[in-house]
Amino acid sequence: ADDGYRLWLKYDVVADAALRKEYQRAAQFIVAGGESATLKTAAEELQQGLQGMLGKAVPMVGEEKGRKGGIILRTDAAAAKNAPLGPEGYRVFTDKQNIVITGRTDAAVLYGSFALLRQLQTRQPLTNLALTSTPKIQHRLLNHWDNPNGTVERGYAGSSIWKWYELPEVIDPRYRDYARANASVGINGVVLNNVNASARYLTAEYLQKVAAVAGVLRPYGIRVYLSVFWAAPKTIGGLPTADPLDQKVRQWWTSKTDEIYRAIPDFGGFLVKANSEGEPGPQDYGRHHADGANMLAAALGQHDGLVMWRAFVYKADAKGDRFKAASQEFLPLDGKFAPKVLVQVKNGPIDFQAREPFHPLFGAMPRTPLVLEVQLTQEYLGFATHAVYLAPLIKECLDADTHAKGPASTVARVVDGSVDQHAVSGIAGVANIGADRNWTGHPLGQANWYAYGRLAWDHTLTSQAIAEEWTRQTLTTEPRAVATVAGLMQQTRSIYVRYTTPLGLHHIMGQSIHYGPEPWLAQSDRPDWTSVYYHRADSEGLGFDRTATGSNALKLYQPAVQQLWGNPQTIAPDYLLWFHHVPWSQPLSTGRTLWDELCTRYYTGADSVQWLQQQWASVRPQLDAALHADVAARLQTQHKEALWWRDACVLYFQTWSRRPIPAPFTPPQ
Ligand code: GCW
Repeated sequence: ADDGYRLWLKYDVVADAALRKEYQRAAQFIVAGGESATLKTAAEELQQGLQGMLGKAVPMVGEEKGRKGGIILRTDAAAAKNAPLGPEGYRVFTDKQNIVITGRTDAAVLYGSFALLRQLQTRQPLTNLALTSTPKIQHRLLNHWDNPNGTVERGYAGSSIWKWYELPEVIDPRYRDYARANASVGINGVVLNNVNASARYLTAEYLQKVAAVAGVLRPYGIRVYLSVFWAAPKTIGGLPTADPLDQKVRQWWTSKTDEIYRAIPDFGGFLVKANSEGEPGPQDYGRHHADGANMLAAALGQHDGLVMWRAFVYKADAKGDRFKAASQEFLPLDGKFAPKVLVQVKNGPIDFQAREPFHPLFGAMPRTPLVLEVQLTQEYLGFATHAVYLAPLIKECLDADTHAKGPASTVARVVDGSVDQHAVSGIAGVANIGADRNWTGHPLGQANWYAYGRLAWDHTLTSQAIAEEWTRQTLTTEPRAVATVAGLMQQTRSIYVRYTTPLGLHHIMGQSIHYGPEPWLAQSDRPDWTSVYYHRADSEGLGFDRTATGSNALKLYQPAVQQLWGNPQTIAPDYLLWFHHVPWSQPLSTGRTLWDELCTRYYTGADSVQWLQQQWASVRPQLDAALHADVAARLQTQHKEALWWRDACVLYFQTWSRRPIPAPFTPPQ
C-alpha cells in the first residue's frame, strides 16, 4: 500500500516495456561533473530515480570519454551566457547523444536534474530534449508556523517535523526527504519557526540545532531563515527595552546576527510579525514598522541576508474596516525601508479566506519589494478534511491586475519585481506539512505543496497543467484517470467556496477554530473576529459596503479596479458581497435574485461534493487502494460538512431575508 511518504518523488518502475527500454538507452551512466555536495546530491537523486523507474542501477562514471547514452551534469558559468538563465535557471538538452544538464551554479544543475526526473515520471519522451527554465521569483520560501514544543499553529498534519529536543545530535532522515521534495519544485528557503515566535530559537543552544538542520538542507540549495520575537533583547538579552532606536538594542541584534552567521554562514535572514495580534513590536516604543525593519537590516550589515517584515496588522475597531488596516499603516512607509527589507503581504486583505480580492498593497508600494504570502495549510479551507486544490486560488491572485503601471500590472509582476524594477523578489507559502506519515494529512494536500513550489518558480504555469503533472507523478499515469483526477481537483476550490462563502461572503466560520459555519457569531474578544462584522446581514440585504457610501476601502485600488468592482451590476458575482450591501430581492447577472442565487450556490455547492465523490470513485481501479480509500473517506466527511455549512448558513441568512428557499432546493414534503 502507498502510505504517501514518497510524495511526488515515487520513482515507480515504468510499466510500458518499450518506453522503459527507451529510457534505459538514454540513461546508461551519470557523470556527476564535480565534487560539490550539491552536484553529488543531484547525481544521487538521478541514480535513485533511475534505479526505481528503469528497474536497474545506473552507474556513476568520472568522465563520459566519448561514450554515448548518458547523463552529464555540468556547472558552467559560461555555457549559460547566451541564455538569460540567471543563477538558478537550467538547461537540459541532447548533445552528442548524451543528455546534458547545465546551469551557472550547482543548484541550477540540481533543479535541472529534477526537471529531467519529472520528464521521466510523467512519461515524456527523452529524444531531442530542450528544457530551459529560469525562476521568475528569487526567494521562494516555505514558512513553517512550528513551535519549539512540536505543535504547529494551524497545522493539521500532525506535529512538527522538526524534533528540537533531539537536535542537533539526532538528524531525522525525514529532513533530507523534506529537502528533496522542496528542491524538486525549486523552493530555496525555509523559515523554520512560527511567526508568533519564541525567542528561544535565538539562544546559543537552539542556534546549534538550527545549524544542524541548515546542514541537511544546504546541499539542496535551501537556506534557513528564522522568525524573530521582537522583544528578544529583553527576554533573552536581559535589556530593559526592545526599542529599535536604542543603541544597546541595536548592538544586541548586531552581535546576535553575527553569532547566527558564525553558526550558519548562509543564513537567509529574518521574518517578523510585529505589532500584530498581540505580538510586540517597534510601535510599543512609538516607532514605526520601518524603524524596526531597518534596525534588523542594519544588524544584517554585510551578511547576505534579508528581512521579511509582515504587513498582517489590524486593529480591533468595530467602526473601522479591517480591509484597510494594513494599507493605513504601510502606505506611508513606502520608500522608507532599507534595501534589505521586503514587506510580506498576504494574498488578500483579511486573512486567507476561500476567496479574497487581491491585497490592495500590491501595486501601491512601488518603492518596496513585496513578498506574496499564501497559505498552504487549510486554516479556513477545511483543514485536512476537505479537498481543496489551491493552485486556482493562488493563480487568481497572481493573475489579478493591479493596474499600478497600466494594464498587465498583475500581482505576479509586482511580486517578481518586473512592474517596479526591483532587484530582489520573494514569495512565501505557509506550510501544510507535519509529521503525519503522508506529510499533509489529506493526500491531496500534497498537491498544494507541489503547486506552490511550481508557481513560485514559474507563475505562468496553469493550475490544470500542474494538477496533471502532480497526478501523474503521485497517483497514476493512466491518461483517463489523470484527466479525471486533475479535472476534479480543478473544481474543488470553487466548490468549497460555494458551500461555505459564496458570492463574496467571508469570515463567517467557527470562532477561533476557523472550522465549520458560525455566521451568527456576534460576540467575541474583538469585533473584527465576529461574523456579523463581515456579512452585515439585515432585513434589507447582505454584504459589506466598501464603496464610497460605506468604508470606501475600494478607494485603495487603482481607478480601473475601482471601476471593475465599484458597480454592483457589473462586478463579478464571485466578489459581490466583498464590496456591496445588496438587497435580498436584487436581480443579479445570473438572472436570479440575491437570495435565490445565494441559496442556489449553497445547494449546488454541497451537491457538487457528491460529484467529487463520483469522480473519485471512477478512478479506483487505477489508484493505490489504501490511498484511494483514504481520500474517499475524507470526501464522505466533506459531504456531511458541506450540508452542515449549507444548512447553517441558509437558515441563518433566512432569518434576515424572510424568503423561502427556492423550489428546486426545498426539501420534499
Ligand atoms: O491566519 C491568522 C491565524 C493566526 C496566525 C495569523 C498570522 C500565525 O489565525 O493563527 O498566526 O493569521 O498570519 O499571523
